[in-house]
Amino acid sequence: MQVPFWDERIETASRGDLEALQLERLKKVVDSAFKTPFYKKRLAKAGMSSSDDIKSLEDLKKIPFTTKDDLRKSFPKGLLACDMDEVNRIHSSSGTTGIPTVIYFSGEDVDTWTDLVARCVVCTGASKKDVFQNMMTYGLFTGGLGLHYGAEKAGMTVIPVSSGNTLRQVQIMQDFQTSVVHATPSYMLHIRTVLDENDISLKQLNLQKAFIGAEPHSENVRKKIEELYNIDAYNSYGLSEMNGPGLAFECVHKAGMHFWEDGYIVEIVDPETDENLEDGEPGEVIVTNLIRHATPLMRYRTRDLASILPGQCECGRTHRRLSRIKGRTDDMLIINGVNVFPSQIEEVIMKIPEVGTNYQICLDKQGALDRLTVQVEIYSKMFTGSAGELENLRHRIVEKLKGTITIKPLVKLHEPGFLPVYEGKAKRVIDERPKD
Ligand code: ADP
Ligand code: K
Ligand code: ZN
Repeated sequence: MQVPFWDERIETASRGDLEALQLERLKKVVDSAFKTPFYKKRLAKAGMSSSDDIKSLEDLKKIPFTTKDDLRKSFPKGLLACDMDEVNRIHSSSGTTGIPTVIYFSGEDVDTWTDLVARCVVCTGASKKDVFQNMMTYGLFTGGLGLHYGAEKAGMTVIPVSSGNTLRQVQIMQDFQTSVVHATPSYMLHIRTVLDENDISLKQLNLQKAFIGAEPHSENVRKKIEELYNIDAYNSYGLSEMNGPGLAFECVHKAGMHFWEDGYIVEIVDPETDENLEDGEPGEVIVTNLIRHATPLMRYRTRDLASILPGQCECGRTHRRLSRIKGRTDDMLIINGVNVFPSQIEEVIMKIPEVGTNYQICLDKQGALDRLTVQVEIYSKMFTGSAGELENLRHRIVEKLKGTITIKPLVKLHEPGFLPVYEGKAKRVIDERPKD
């Protein structure tokens, strides 16, 4: 399976050429960084005085890590490297703690980002023949506008519908025979139940592909989405600090996400020791943005856990691939002393065909002990069983979970539509244990 390249020369560049380009761009980003109050201080403290301190890519390690907290403390202008006259776009996130962070883009920054997103779209085989319905939220969140401009540049027919109002989404899908959508995986699952409720068959739609991202999801959720719609679903990874979508995207082979190495430098480090890890070893993803100069960010700690997949992709693109995001350094649950990632739970339950499109992980205390309750919606069309069969299914889920996470959870089964619906990022974990 071969699809056209967006920019063949750069997408198939040799490692040597890619690294030469990275070094050249890194030096320019360091120059920009020295123009910000934050990095001026931070880099001086690390013993650097100019981009001349970067002589090889190895010298990247002289640069200290930057964290989300650094961004918060630098709000609003501590990481601004140019005059506001040069700033073309602002994206900002309020975050869960309420302390905002901001990213500034110059005109050129927006253009280079857009070009990378166009590259992503094209590597899935999407083209100007496609009608693209962008269901990600438009606004300060980067998922809407980021994909919008890239898809437009790639020539797709873009419907900028934004998130929410599922019935309207479904109507638009029929009216314009949408062939590609962009949504969170949880929202994709939800839309399917709305189709069922309204007796809309897949034949009335023309859906062929979905770009899914913005939240962690397991391979089994991808498979579920692909089966429920009979489409191809492609994983998209990005974060506002690295512009947004366009950082890493799956090609037609769906064998990990190509990380665009002319635009970014990726490192994987052991989150405890900060030691750099080899390809294949899982750790925290650290990214240096080589293509944004209004807000330079180097060695940014994403807190996301993943690995670089060794080997080459069949598509011929030389840019290395990132594995699925396994979790975040801060989303690991400790349940009665056992470490559990929400993704492990998802992986197990989503493999069971009778399980529907929504679930929730709840934690509370029962006496001194933690109690894990997994709430699961069942898939109505697949399950029309008796009380005994339901109990059987429940028991099966308990045993399967226990086999993987070693803890025996309480499992509650629900009708489709029982659990809360999220149109953007889903909140899967409700932790009601007292914090001490
Ligand atoms: P916020 O930190 O406010 O949520 P973003 O919207 O930029 O900011 O979210 C970025 C985060 O979303 C990433 O760091 C990652 O944890 C998660 N994420 C984005 N895409 C994916 C994906 N494809 N798979 C797993 N997690 C993802
Ligand atoms: K996101
Ligand atoms: Zn590929």
